[in-house]
Amino acid sequence: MVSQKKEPDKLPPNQYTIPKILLWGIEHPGIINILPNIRKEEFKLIIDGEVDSPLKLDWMQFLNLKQSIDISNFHCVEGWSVLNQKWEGVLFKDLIKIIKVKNSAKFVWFECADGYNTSLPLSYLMEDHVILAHRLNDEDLSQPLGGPVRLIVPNKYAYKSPMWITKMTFLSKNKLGYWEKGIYSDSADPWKNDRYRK
Ligand SMILES: Nc1nc2c(c(=O)[nH]1)N[C@H]1C(S)=C(S)[C@@H](COP(=O)(O)O)O[C@H]1N2
Ligand SMILES: [Mo]
Repeated sequence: MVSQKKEPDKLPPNQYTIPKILLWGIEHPGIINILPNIRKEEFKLIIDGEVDSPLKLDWMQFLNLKQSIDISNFHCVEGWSVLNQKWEGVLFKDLIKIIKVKNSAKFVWFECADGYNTSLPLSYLMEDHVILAHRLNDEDLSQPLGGPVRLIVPNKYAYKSPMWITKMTFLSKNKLGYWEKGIYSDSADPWKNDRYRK
């Protein structure tokens, strides 16, 4: 297990702190009203698009990848932040080592079991603290927090942190996700207070 350097305890503009990440669909009303129940035995993560050969990871294969601990801050676009969250899983920059990504790949499109989707530039996903997490604060990630596996992208508003991930597709051109086609900004930068689509 490798530990990353912890993020500083800084709060972006117009955010306030709460002690715990809100439970989706319970404390935090979901928009897509489905709470997928994915058993670890049936977990599959498909990786395709601009790659030399598509890949399908099951639960054991995912756990056998290099595991890391990363402590970061979580910022919801609605205004609440939770500092110092200890995530455990596979850093995106480690996952990429087992995928032969083509030079044409510039973005990644994420699909989730509830029908949600979002995208991020590949260059951004390679940064520190971006992790495919299956544990939070020494517990397995529960279903309302996106378990068994969600992506965590700490320096973007949390709608860029897809829960219940089923598929990652490498793309040459960007594609706007669920919220980015709707009201929220695609850059989603909390440090610039960049919340809404212009
Ligand atoms: N699959 C999926 N992931 C998702 C969402 C969603 O509706 N479905 N909502 C996003 C939004 S808007 C937020 S604020 C966070 C909420 O994370 P939490 O439930 O852990 O608080 O998940 C993000 N990831
Ligand atoms: Mo959100």
